[in-house]
This record gives sequence, C-alpha cells and structure tokens, in this order.
Amino acid sequence: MQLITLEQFLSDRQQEIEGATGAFSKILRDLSLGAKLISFYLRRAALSNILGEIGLTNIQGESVQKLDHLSNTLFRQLFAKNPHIAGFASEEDDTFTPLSPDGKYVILLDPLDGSSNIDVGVPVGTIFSIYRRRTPVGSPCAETDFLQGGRAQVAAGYILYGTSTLLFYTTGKGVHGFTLEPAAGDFILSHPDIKMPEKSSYYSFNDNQLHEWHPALQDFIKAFHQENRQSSKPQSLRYVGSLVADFHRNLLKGGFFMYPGTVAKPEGKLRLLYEAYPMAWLIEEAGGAATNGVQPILDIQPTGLHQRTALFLGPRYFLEKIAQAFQSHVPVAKI
Ligand code: FDP
Repeated sequence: MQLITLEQFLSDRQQEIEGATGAFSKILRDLSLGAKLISFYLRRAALSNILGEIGLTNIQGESVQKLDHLSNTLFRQLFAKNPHIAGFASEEDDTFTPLSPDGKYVILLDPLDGSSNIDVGVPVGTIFSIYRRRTPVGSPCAETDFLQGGRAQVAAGYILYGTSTLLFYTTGKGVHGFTLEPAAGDFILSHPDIKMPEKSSYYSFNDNQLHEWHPALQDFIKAFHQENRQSSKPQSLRYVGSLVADFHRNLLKGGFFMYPGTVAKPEGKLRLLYEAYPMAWLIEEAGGAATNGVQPILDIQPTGLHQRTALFLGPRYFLEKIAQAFQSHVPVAKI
C-alpha cells in the first residue's frame, strides 16, 4: 500500500483551489492537529475528569459538555494563530469571532457533534466548513462572510472519532478520506474519491416525533416500512444519534438519514451552517443528495448564524421520492 499523508496529498492538490497559496493547506493542518488532540482527549476522557457538563447553556439552549467546551476552545486557539483565518464561527458560540484582518478565509465549526454520546463512549465528530471571505482583506470580517450560502463553500469535511479517527473532506473535486495512524501521528489516505453506493442498505432517523411530522412524511414512512418488510433484502435501521457517525456509515455503505421538522417546528433541530451545508456538499460530491424534504440544502439562503433546517441525506432517487410525497400530498383541510 502506498502511504500518502494528508500533508502530501494537500501539497499535490493545492492547485485545485483557485488562487490557492498554501493558506488553505495550513488551515487543514490546523484542523488535523485539533483532531489529533481531541482524539487523544476522548480516548482517556473518563480518566481525566473531563466527562459531564460544564454547568453552562449554549446559544442553542443545550447544556455544554466539558469536551464541547474544550474542543471549541482548542480550535479557536489554533485558528487564532493562523494568519490566513479572518474569522471563526462555532455552533457553541453566540456570535462569530473576528481573527486576522489579513486572512482570506472564514471557518465554521461544530467542534464536537453528537455531544449526548460523549459520556457513553459512542463515536462523535467535528464538522467544518470553509469560505473565502467577502469583505475586503485588511478589514475585520463581518457576519456576511459567514452567511454566503452552501454553494460558496470552498472546503467542507468532518472528523469522526470512532474505532479509528478519520478525516474526510471535499474541495469540490470528490470526497477524500484519511485515517489517523496513531503511531506516526499522521493522517494517511485510506478512502480516495469515494462514491456513495446507489443502493440503500440502512435507514437512520429518530422517530420519537413521528406523530408530529408532516402527514405526507408520516404516510411516506408507513409505506416505506411496508415495502421494506416485503423486500427480499430489507434495509436495516441504524441510528447512532451522532450526525457524523450516521452520515459516515451511510456514505460508505449506502443509506438514508433524516432529521425532519414537525408541523409546529418545520425547521427541525440541525443547524444549516454548521451541519447541513457541509454534509450536503460532501454527499453531493459522493453522488448522493441533500434536501430539506423538497429543496436542495445548498440552495437554501441563510439568514442567521444559528438557523436550523430539516435535513434529508441519501441516494438521489430516494430523496426525489420524498420530495414527490411532500409535493403531491393533499392537505386534509382541502379534501
Ligand atoms: P447532539 O444533540 O447529541 O449534539 O447536532 C445535534 C445532534 O446530536 C446530531 O449529532 C444528531 O444527529 C442529533 O442531534 C441527534 O438528535 P436526537 O437525540 O434528537 O436523535
């Protein structure tokens, strides 16, 4: 097996990003360093007294775990030293942090996704998304730099802290995956240019609010279960409850994930900027699709840093069926 490190891969592909000067590679280097450190902390978390809650609530109204806080602080410190990063926004912070006025890029992060799984040793992840700033270099960045829309991303990816520590990313030229070789301390190319299987093997969703979903989706899922039961190769339920882990499994094995909204709260739970945009771009690059049920995620215009969206990720044909179900549904009141 030819060993290609992330470092080597980045320097070979630097020209993929228009006008790249090495700044982008330096940002990915920071992300990979953060990943190595978080991976190390997670492996000995129970022994270092860093499990549990910190006693604060974040902007999302969720209680902050010690490891959420640690990961957010660690990445912020790494980015603050990088002259190429103009600003940083995190799911954990109320607002964005301006960094180097001379930086060309801004970075958005969900520093530790799946926090409810941290204390029980279940895989969690980091999700990132990078944009070229819109405001002039040399000035402090502004909120508009972070609210550009998913199609303006220049790189997006995730780190999965599981049985291995994996880093997967795209710059719009396929999805490439690296595995941390702990002895060498390097990420090694293990999944070049991966494509999602067209056939779905798994379905992943939390159905505890099924009775509150849009009736079209309730009907669709009922029909799906019926068809699945009669199939000679039925799809199996797999739901970890960490978006990165559920996404990663479905990407490699084929599957569909959804976190819909309810009739009362159609925007659902997941965050457009920190979770949906990066995952949507990755899945499109791997041959799949991402919608909010009817509209491609990457076409949704952002209005706020902490905006939420319903999220459906999976094979293209399957998401088309879901969109049709929504569009052809006759509201009960109109029958
Ligand atoms: P968590 O609340 O544990 O941080 O982003 C939030 C997230 O996890 C996703 O990682 C995951 O897919 C989803 O929420 C799980 O939500 P439920 O517990 O409601 O299923």
